[in-house]
Amino acid sequence: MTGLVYKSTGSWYTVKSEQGDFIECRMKGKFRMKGIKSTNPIAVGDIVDYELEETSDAVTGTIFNIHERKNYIVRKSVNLSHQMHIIASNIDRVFLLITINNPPTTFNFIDRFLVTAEAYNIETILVFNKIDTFDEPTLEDQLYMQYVYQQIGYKCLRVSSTEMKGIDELKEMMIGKVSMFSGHSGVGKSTLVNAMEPSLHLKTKTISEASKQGQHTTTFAEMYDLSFNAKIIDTPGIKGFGIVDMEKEEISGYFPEFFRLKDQCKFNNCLHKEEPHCAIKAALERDEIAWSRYNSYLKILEGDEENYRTDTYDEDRKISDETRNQK
Ligand SMILES: Nc1nc2c(ncn2[C@@H]2O[C@H](COP(=O)(O)OP(=O)(O)OP(=O)(O)O)[C@@H](O)[C@H]2O)c(=O)[nH]1
Ligand SMILES: [Mg+2]
Ligand SMILES: [Zn+2]
Repeated sequence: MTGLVYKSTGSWYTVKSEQGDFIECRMKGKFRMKGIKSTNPIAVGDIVDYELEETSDAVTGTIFNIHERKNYIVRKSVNLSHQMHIIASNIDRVFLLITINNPPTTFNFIDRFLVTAEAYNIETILVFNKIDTFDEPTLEDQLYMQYVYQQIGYKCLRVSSTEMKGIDELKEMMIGKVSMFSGHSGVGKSTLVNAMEPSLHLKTKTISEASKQGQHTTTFAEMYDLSFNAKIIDTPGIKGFGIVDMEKEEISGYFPEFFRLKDQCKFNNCLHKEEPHCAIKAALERDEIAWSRYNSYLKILEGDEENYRTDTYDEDRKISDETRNQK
């Protein structure tokens, strides 16, 4: 039998059968997917083959095969730096939820996320949430951030999950698709799912006053069927976003605005650092590429892990202010 994985808790997987029943399944023995080394062999969104096992008091399943994944989104596993964690697979669209300061989302974090999504060929839409809370400076920061990403070609939405603003436009983009919500803890992913489908009553929690960070309320990725012919995967908040091993030369290919200019660099193996006649550096000087993007690029190139800290955010804000002042 074939089904779709809706939830994974590590040892048990909730699979929806083609008939629409939910079956709790385990994985057969120690089989591993070929190719990728991940801490979780089966992820939400996987299509699996399973057989039923009936005992006197329950019907469970045993998964013995995973169908080839159309795509998947991964992050480096926190503890095992060479292993990956598959957040979800077979996704049509990712909506990256961003809040400006409650909790703060940095340019660097967004760029790391986008690079990974570009590498795995998954369309990402930026959703600025909590617009109802903005004061004048926050609004300016948000509009600037949106400007940076719209210039590159990323679609941006502005929503308030608590005041139901922008929800219809978002729904429209989800019809007939499997979407995933991602972003830091506390940005309002589960609240947004509830806004679209109040009957789900997903657990949400206020962010900590002291640290201005979310409290990791959602602990497992889970898929939900929505009443307007859409599927959504709500995920736990992510902290740092380690980029999965990439060749240095490959990285700028995942910055679309760099990629468009690459051919104009003098050297075809240009890393856009100190090389002469670099089209990316020239565009940067002309303010056609945002400094925040270039800084993220350099950080990824250097391979340092992003640690999600508020001081990184201040650094990024400074960069955005500097960039703005140059205009
Ligand atoms: N004012 C306002 N508050 C919001 C909005 N969206 C979410 N919140 C609040 O933000 C807090 C965190 O929301 P959650 O939905 O739990 O956040 P999450 O992204 O699911 O967090 P994790 O599950 O920890 O990853 C809650 O107190 C929500 O009520 C919004 O648009 N406006
Ligand atoms: Mg949540
Ligand atoms: Zn160059």
